[in-house]
Amino acid sequence: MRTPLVAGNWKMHGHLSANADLLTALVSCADLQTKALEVLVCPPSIYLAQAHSLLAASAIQLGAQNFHPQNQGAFTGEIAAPMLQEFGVSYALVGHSERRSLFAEDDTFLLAKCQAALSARITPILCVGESLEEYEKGQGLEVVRAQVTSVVRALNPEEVQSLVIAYEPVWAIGTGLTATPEYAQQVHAEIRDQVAHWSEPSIAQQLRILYGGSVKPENAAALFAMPDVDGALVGGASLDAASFIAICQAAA
Ligand code: G2H
Repeated sequence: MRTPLVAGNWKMHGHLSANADLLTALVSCADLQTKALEVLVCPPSIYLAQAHSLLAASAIQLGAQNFHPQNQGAFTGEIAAPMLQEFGVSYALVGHSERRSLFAEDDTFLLAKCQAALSARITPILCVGESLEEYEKGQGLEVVRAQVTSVVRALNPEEVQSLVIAYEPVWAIGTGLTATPEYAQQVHAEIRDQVAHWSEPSIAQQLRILYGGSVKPENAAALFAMPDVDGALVGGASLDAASFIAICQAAA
């Protein structure tokens, strides 16, 4: 009932010729053009126009890694959600742990980003997850609950309906460590409960919750077998066409 979504977060990687090779390989894979699955790539913003043009005839969607919550203004170096929309962007990451920790984006700022994306008819992918220290102290669920609550309780049901949440334990990002499928399931179920609590149970049932953190072809199928894992946010493995395609195939 929930269409799986696999999103590739390229982070600060890529150049024109490598991007063209990767996107051409994805576009020519019939398995990625199915209604059973949504596939998304999030290149660095300077390459959005290139990706928009190369993906034009395909079902693969385009996502942004970042934007500013204001629609315009004196924010040197920033880009706004309506600008993304002009380049065919339909999803945007919000609250990735690298933005939270390296760029000091807090819950208030992230809520404003979600609202700005929704106003531009862009689906925010709200990323949540606990640090290694929090995980080791057994505070994982509490941290994730607070991050989800800070956004969801401020949105109306229609807005929550347009949200995707990605659970990314910070200790599993780019480290090669992955949460066990059972642990991911436990956290995803808790996220769904929180959304039901602050919004509506039927909306929580429809909400897609992605898992992120060292997702690879080798671990994808076991994660996707969990009832509340509705896809993946893939970093490193999304830069390799064969790996990303294998992960997408495991989700379909
Ligand atoms: C988590 C993930 C993508 P990776 O940041 O958002 O990256 O798959 O490299 O751990």
